Amino acid sequence: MSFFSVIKNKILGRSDKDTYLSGFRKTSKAVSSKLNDLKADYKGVNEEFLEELMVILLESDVGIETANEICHQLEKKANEYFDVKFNNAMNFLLEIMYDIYDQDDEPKLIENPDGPTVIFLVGVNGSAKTTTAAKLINMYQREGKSVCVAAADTFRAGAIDQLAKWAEKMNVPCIKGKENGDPASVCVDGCRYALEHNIDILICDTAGRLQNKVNLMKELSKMHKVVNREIEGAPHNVWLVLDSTTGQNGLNQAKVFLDATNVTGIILTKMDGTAKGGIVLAIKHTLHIPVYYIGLGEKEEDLRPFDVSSYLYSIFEGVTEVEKD
Ligand SMILES: Nc1nc2c(ncn2[C@@H]2O[C@H](COP(=O)(O)OP(=O)(O)O)[C@@H](O)[C@H]2O)c(=O)[nH]1
Ligand SMILES: [Mg+2]
Repeated sequence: MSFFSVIKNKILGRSDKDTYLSGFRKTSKAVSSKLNDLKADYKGVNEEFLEELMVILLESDVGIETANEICHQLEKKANEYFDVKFNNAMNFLLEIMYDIYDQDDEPKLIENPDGPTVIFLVGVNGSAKTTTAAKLINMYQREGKSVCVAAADTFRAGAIDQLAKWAEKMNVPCIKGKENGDPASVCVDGCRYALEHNIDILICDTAGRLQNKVNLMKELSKMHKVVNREIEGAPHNVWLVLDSTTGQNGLNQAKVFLDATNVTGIILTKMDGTAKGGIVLAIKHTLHIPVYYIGLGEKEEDLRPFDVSSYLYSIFEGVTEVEKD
């Protein structure tokens, strides 16, 4: 059985398959049509083919390091066989991309067994932290958990109201401070509220000031320190929210946050709006942090756990030859 058939079988049973695949449409259409174009001049996995493949990978934001690794592995694999047809090459490519992502199915949420579980959402302005907070509320409510949010982005005008509106709509408490107030004290208030009311999950929507790494570090470490005083082990989860449409630039931003704080997972947003979804592979391969969730739209239900099989299936289902094996 081809590797494509293996992942196809994995995802066909999923009830949310269609939502998932439509969220990847821009990336999958762009990448699969370029891969199909390689077929016309295909004469084997030679230098010319690898060069063209490299361009396709870079255009989809896989990043130079990861793209090099993929091409190198493909060349090595192809050299083990006598006659590598186009469909074989595509199946090898798929398998290599799958292995590079190396998905482990660890639980995403690190839960506090003794009280509220605290999640920090960090990331630059506009990366979709507040929208993601709303999506997480929706997800945990569906799981039957109680949730409250702390509006710790006190710097951006309107940020508090934006979160408060979501919270009202979804009927969860929103702990607020004053605009330009101390974000750490809002987090503390959030912790106390969550403790007093036996809330399962507290989501802290933080500010993403990135103009100065030292300030960012100071601010984040202060927030860590104060919530840790309120709830043991908090924050139990620090999720970096990254906008997938910012490509390699987003990757550089991510590195600053990784230096500044202990990020436990990544949420990659606006995947529905980019044809360059290769960034997922670059993140995992170069930052070694798993992409836990992806944002596939602006509504509260548009969050999905990232699943590498569905992602690669969406790309390779449009490659005409991949199923022949
Ligand atoms: N297409 C798309 N837009 C999104 C997604 N998530 C958020 N947005 C939009 O991105 C913009 C910035 O989001 P916001 O949550 O305010 O970012 P924040 O500054 O990090 O809190 C808003 O206009 C959102 O509606 C997504 O998954 N897909
Ligand atoms: Mg915000």
